[in-house]
This record gives sequence, C-alpha cells and structure tokens, in this order.
Amino acid sequence: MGKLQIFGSTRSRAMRNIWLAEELGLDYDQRLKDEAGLDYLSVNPSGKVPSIDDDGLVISESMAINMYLAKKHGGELAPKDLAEDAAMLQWTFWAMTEVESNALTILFNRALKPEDERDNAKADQCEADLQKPLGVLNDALASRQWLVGERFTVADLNASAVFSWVKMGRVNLEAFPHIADWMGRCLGRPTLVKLLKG
Ligand SMILES: N[C@@H](CCC(=O)N[C@@H](CS)C(=O)NCC(=O)O)C(=O)O
Repeated sequence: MGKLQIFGSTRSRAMRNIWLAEELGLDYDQRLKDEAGLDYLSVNPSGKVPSIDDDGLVISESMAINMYLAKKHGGELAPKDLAEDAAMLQWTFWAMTEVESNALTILFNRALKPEDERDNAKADQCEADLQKPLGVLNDALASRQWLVGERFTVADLNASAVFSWVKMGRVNLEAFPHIADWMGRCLGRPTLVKLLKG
C-alpha cells in the first residue's frame, strides 16, 4: 500500500488537506509540485495544487480531497449518514462559492501584495459583498457550535480554512459574533496551531 502523497506547500490550499490529514492521524508525505524529477502535470493537468496520490488514486480540488479523506477514514470528522454528508457538502460548496473568491481578493489587497500594488477599494467592495453570506453563517451558528452534527467535522474544517483568509484579511466581524466564536474554536484546534508554528 503506497503512502498517501499530498502535493502543495502549507502556504497554499494544500494546508486544508494537511490539516485534515493531521486531524485524522494519517501517515503521509508532503511534496512540492516543483520537486526535481516530478512530472506534476500527470498528477494535476491544470498544474495547480493541491492534489493527492492515494496509492494510485489521484485526486485534485482541495475540498473534494477532504471529503474523500474524511469518508475513507471515518470517525467523528466524517459524515455518519447521507443527511450529514449532504449537509457537509452544502457548507463546503457554500464556503467555496459564496466566500472564497471575495476572501482571497481581500487577503491579497490588504496583506499579500506589495503595498503599492494593493487596491483598497476593491478589497472594501469584496467585504461589502461578503455581508450577506456572513449573515447567513452567523445566523446558522447562533444556535449551535458546529456546522453539522454537534461536533467538529470536515465541514467546519473546510469552511474555516476559507475563513482563515477572512481573518487574515481583517474583515470586520463585529456584527457577526457567532462567526468570530466559531472561527476561534476551529482555528484554535491544536493540530492547526501546531502546523502553523511548524
Ligand atoms: N479550486 C482549486 C484551486 C486550486 C488553486 O488555485 N491553487 C493555487 C494555489 S492555492 C495554485 O495552484 N495556483 C497556481 C496557479 O494558478 O498556477 C482547489 O480548491 O484545489
């Protein structure tokens, strides 16, 4: 049985997969796409990270990888039935389609780009566009601690990985206290704190 290979640096979306692999206690190798001698396009034809090779099964798309790994290894992080699976996919797709793009634009224009290349107005517009989805999540978290099944699951991991960019982009969450509390619970997980120190 070949050991799980996770391709991508911890500064990329591969972090989501590495975080989950750590939560699941998996034995894996982390590899970089520009590794000498590696034909990375055979692992991911778009040349993007992350991808995994799980004993010959090659998968790309960070969230698809996480749903696969969670379901394969089971336990508390994974869906217990079809209803939980649907709810976990719902929140994962929601984070990817309703939040990720705006969060990334904010992050680049407030933190990652050199200061003279930042577009503050663009970041502010993206923050304005996020108000509605932030309201949706805040309402959902008003009566529960976690997104699905009253425990930390891959749904929380996937969504909070996207929200780590919201945090790094200094989006104002004063009007969304339940999100701020939930982010604290998710992003304070010992596995993630250790990885970020690492
Ligand atoms: N939807 C994809 C996005 C993958 C993606 O854009 N990855 C970035 C790094 S986080 C990348 O490889 N960028 C390099 C490029 O676009 O060539 C996923 O979630 O896996």
